[in-house]
Amino acid sequence: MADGNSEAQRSKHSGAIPLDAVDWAANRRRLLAALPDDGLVILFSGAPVAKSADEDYPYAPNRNFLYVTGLDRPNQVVVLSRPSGMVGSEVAFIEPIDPHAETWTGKMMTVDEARRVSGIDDVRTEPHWRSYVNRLVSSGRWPTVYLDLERRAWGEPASESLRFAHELAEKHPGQPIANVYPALAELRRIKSAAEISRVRGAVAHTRRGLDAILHHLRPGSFEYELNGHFTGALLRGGVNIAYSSIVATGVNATVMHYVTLRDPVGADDAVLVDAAAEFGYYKADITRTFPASGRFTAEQAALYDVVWDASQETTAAIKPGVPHAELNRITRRVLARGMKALGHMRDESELDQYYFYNVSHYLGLDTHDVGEYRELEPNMVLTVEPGLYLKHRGVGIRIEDDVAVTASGADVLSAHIPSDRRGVEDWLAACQATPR
Ligand SMILES: [Mn+2]
Repeated sequence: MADGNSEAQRSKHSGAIPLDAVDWAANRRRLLAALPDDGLVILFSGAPVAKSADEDYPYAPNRNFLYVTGLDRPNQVVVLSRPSGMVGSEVAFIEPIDPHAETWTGKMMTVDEARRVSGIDDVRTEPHWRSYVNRLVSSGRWPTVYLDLERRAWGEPASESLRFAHELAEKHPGQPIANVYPALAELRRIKSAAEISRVRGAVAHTRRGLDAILHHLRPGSFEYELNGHFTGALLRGGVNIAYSSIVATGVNATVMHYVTLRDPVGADDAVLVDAAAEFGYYKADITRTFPASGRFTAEQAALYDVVWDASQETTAAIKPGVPHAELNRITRRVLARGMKALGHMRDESELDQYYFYNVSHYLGLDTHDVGEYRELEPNMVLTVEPGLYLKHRGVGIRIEDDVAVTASGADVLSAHIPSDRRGVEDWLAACQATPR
């Protein structure tokens, strides 16, 4: 909840990259229009999670709450319904200003700020949002109360929404409660121009981080050291990292979620960097693989070109109407073709030893963004990330780009970050020729 963390403050910290305003009010309208009845939607921003002693994990606003409000502080609640004559259809509850808390953790969000960011006129600081909800539910005018009841794993601790669902069922037995998560996830699949612009901004910040790595990449540099250069460049640009960065040298690159980052770069290693920026809450998700010596070895080069072919052919297939699953079929076909030509395998079924995930996922407020995978539609944002991982050869190569689906094809948002083999080697050489 640091001062610079809020949506309203963020533009001060965005460097030269413009932060487009997302129309959160339009998201509210689209959500209410998507519901099957005149329900009451109640969403929560969530609260910080305790880490140890008196320390919390960094607070992250609930992404579905953020998506319909733009608000990003703990303990906020929004109550939405389709417009009706009797009551306001949008009410937000935020924490009252606490001067003592402000002394310790900085300025809290004011009512004016919440109004400006969210476009919700009726913003209240009363702590009794439950009484307000109780009055509405007691009136019996809403056939359904919609809560975000997403539970990703059976053992996951109950969210504020899940706890409130139990409370509501106890106080108002018989009141139908339904899950609004599927409707929100469906909406979040399709991005507005402003959302795509924010992903583009995240990609631009990511490029700066990768430049910083390349200035310092050489045999003997440590994975954590390179990660420090990446993270430093992002922090200096006023943005945070999108997810735990992977900087994996040699065989470490064959571990999909390698976050140990302790090893030195070997003389002829290929170094895989899967790291990205978050910009105005929207994430990039980028992977590039670099040769420690400045030039890929012959073996690495051959594998690199197969992965690059897969990335190009898969991206070329992107257009509205194509089933998402088709992208992975294309990737597998190209990777298998290349691996057979290189003599690493004889049959496509052997590819599972070297490539074992789906080539593409949605990207947005979450790194693995929400929503069902069906046919591609305009203004979806997805990753394309083929790779080959040869543990016995000590090499893993991945190329990951971020792509927006257009009316007729794909707009590669990361096209300005070199990805072909020569392009990567030239980029590395250019960075190392520039004094820092
Ligand atoms: Mn990814």
